[in-house]
Amino acid sequence: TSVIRLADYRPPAWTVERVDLAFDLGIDRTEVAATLELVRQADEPMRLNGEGLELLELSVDGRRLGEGEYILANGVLEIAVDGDRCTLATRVAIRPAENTALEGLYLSGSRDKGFLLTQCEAEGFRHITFFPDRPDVLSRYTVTLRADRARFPVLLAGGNPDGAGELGDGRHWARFVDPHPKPSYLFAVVAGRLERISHDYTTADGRAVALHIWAEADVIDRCGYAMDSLIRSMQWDERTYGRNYDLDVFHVVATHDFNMGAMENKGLNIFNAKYLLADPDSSTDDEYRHVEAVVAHEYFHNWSGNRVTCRDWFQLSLKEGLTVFREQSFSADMNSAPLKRIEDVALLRRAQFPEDAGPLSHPVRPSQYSEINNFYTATVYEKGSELVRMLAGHLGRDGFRKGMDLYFARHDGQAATIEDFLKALGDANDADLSPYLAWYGQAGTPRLTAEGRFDAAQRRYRLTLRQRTPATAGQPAKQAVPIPVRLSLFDHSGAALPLRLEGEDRAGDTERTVVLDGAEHAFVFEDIDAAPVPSLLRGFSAPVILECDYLPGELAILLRHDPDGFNRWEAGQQLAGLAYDDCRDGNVDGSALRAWTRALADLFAGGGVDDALLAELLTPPGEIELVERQAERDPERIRIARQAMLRALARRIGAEPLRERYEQLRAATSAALDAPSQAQRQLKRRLLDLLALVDPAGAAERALAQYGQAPGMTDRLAALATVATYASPSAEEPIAHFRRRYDGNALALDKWFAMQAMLPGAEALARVQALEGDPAFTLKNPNRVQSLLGSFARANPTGFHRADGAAYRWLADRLVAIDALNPQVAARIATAFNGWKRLEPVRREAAHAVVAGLAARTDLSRDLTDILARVAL
Ligand code: B3K
Ligand code: ZN
Repeated sequence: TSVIRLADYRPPAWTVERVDLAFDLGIDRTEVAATLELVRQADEPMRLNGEGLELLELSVDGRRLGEGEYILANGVLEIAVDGDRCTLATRVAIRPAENTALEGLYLSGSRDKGFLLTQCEAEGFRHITFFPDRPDVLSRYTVTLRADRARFPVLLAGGNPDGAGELGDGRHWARFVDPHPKPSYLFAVVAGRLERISHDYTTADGRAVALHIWAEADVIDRCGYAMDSLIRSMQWDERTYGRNYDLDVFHVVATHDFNMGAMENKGLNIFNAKYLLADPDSSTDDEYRHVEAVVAHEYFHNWSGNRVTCRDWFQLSLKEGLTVFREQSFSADMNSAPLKRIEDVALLRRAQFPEDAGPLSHPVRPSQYSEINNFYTATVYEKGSELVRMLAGHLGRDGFRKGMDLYFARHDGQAATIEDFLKALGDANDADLSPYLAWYGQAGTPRLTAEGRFDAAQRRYRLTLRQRTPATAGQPAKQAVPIPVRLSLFDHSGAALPLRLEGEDRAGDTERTVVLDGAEHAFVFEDIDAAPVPSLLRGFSAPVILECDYLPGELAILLRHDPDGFNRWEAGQQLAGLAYDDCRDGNVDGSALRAWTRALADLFAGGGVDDALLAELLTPPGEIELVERQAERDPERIRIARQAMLRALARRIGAEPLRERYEQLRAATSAALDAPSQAQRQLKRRLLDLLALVDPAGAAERALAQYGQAPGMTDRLAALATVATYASPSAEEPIAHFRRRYDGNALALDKWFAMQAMLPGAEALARVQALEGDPAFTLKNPNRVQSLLGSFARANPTGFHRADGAAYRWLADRLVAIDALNPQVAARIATAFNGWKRLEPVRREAAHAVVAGLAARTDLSRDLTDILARVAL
C-alpha cells in the first residue's frame, strides 16, 4: 500500500471556486450532477478523486469528452486542460443501499423506512462525485436535492435554504447555498422521513438562527437535552471566545448507523444517536454528560475546524486537539471542574498512554500514513488537547484569548497548519512557542523524574527534575520537550508553603509553575524549615508519567489535605499504585496498602468530602492502567491483585458503615439530573461494589432491590452489573427482564450487550458468543459491534486475554467478516491487539500466531491491513 508523507505536501495544482451539485436521490441509485469552476494554480494536469462512481457524462467548458480525452485509474480522473480556468461538468451514479462502509452517501435503517445521509470526513466526498478531495481546496457550494416527496419528505444540505418546490410526478426539490468557502469533507446532505424539534436563537452579534434537531419519529422526544446543550454551547463560545454562529439555520441530525461519534459538517451536524439522544429511562448520567460534550464539540468546530480548517490531514490535531480542549473547558464550566479534569486524565491514561507505548504509537502530528481514518486516535484528540492546554497555561487566560482571536482573524477562510497556530498564539503575546513544536512531532509519553533534597542548615529544598522519553515504534531517538510543572510544597501538617525560588527576593503564592525545558534542571526553594512534601504536576499540567520516590505517608498527606480536588485524587491514584504493588507482591500488610486504605477510610468516616469526589477517590486505577506496573502482563493476576486491594479497602471501611451509607443514599434516590443527585448515584454504585467484596449476599440483595426500584437507567444498569459480576446466577432473571423491557430501544440494548461483554473471567467468551445469537445482534451496525465485540476486546482484559488464545482466534474470524462490510469499524476493533507484545509468554505466543496470520492475508481492506501491519511489526 502507498504511504502519504507530510514532507511531500504540495499545494493543489487546481482549486475549485464554486461547486454546483444536483442530486436525484434514490435508495438504490442516486445520480449526482456536478459543475465545478476550477482555477489553475500550477502547470499540471487537473486531477480529481473519485471512487466507486459510475461515470455517465463528462464535459469541459460545455464540450463532452470522449474516451481518449481523460484517464480514469486508481481512483483518480486526470484531464489535460489548456488555459487557467475551466468549467468541468460530470454526471455520476452511486448506490447508497449497497454502501455498508458508511462513508459517502448511504442508507441508515431499513430500505422502506430508513433515510439517506452522507459522511465525508476524511475522504468520503470522492465516493459522491469527482473532486480534488483534500482539505486545502475550499469552495462555495450550491446544492439542489430532488426526490420523491412521499419517500423523502425532508431534504437537507449545509448552508442557507435557497428555495424549494414541486417537480410533478410526486417529486420535489430544495436548494441550499453556503456562503462560506469550505473543504469537501464538510459537505453533507440528509433526506428522508424525519421529525424535528426547533428553537429560535439570536447570536450575540444579532443574527436570528433557526436551530433544528432531526430524528426519526420514535426517538424525536429524546432530543430535548441535546437542544439545551446546543444553546449552552453557542452562548459559551460567544462569551468565552467571542465566536458567533454564521448561517441562518443550524441542523443537527441523529442516526443509529454511524462510524464514529458525530460529524461537524457545515450547518448540518450529523450525530451517532448515542451522542444525541437522552432520556432518564434509557440514558445514564455519564451519557447525559457525553451528549452535552459532543454537541458542544461539533458546534465548536464551526470555528475551530470549519472557518479555519486544516491544510492537510497531518494537521488533524489542529482542529481536533483544539476542539477537544474547547469542549473540555466548556464541560468544566458547566459541571464540576475538578471532576471533569479527573475524567479527562483517567481517559488519557486508559486510552492514550497505552497507545503511545505500543506499536501503533504516533506523534500528535503524524509524519506519514497509509489510511488517514486510522489516525482519529486518542493521541490526535486527547494528547492533542493536552498540548493546547499546556499552551493555554503558558499564556494565561487573557493571553490565550488574545492568541485565539489572532488565530481566527488571521486564518479565517484558510486551511492552516500547527505552525500557523503556534505562531498566531505567540505573535499575540510576544512569545516564542516554537519549542512546543517538539511535542507535536514526537511520539511516546515522557517520563518525568523528580528528586527532592532538603538541606536543614541552609533551609533549602532542592528539586531536581529530569525527563526522558522512551523510544517508540520507528522513532528511536527523542529530544527534550518543554514540561510545565505546576507545583506546591506541603509541610507535614498538610499546610501549603509560600514559594520563593533562589534569586527571588520575595515569596509568592503557594502554587506556581516551573518549566523543565531541557533534560535536567534543579529548582531551589528557600526558607523551608522542614523536609516538605512536593505536590507535582498539579492539575496534570503536562501529559507525562511522573516518577517520584514518594513514601506512602507523604502521598497520604496530600490525599488527606490537598484543598484541590484533582490533586487530591491524583495523590490517591499514585498511592493506590503503590498499594497495588503491595498486593501484587503478596504483601498484605504493606505500608502503602495500609496508608491508602487508612486515609480513605478516614475520609469516608469524616464526611468532609463531597459524594462525587469520594466516589472517584474510592476508585483506584483500572486494570488496563495497572498493566504498566507489571513486567510480565497477566490480566488474570492483575485483576486478582486489584480486587485484593479493593477488598482490603472495603474491610478497612467496614461492611456496616458501607451498608449504612448505601442505605442513606438509597433513601434519597431520585431520577433528578442535578449534580448532587448524580453524585449520589455514583457513590451508591461504588459502595455497592465495595460491599460485594466483603458481604456478597448483602450486596446482591441490595443490588436486586435497586434494579427493581431504579427510577432511571443509571441506577438500573449499575445494579444489573453488580449482580452479574458478583452473583451471576441471580442475574439471569434481571438480565432477561432488561432485554424484554428495552426491546426495540437500540441504545439501551447496546448497554445491555456491553455490560455482559465486560463481565470478567474466562467464561466471557462463551457469553459473548451466545449473545451473537441474539436476534438484535448484527455485524452491520457499528454501535452494536462496538458494544459487544469492542467492549469485550478492549475493556475486558481477563475475558479477551484468555491464556488459551481462544478469544484471539474468535476475534480474528469476526474481524475478517466485519472488514468485508465496514473497514473503519474492523480497523478500530483490531487495535485491541496493540499491546500483545508485552503479554506474558503463553498469551503472547497465542496472540502472535493470530496477528501474524491476519497480517499475512492479502484480501483485507487498506484500513485493517494498515493496523495489522503496524501491530505485527
Ligand atoms: N471530525 C469528526 C471525525 C471524523 C472521523 C472520520 N473517520 C468528528 C469530530 O471529531 O468532531
Ligand atoms: Zn472533532
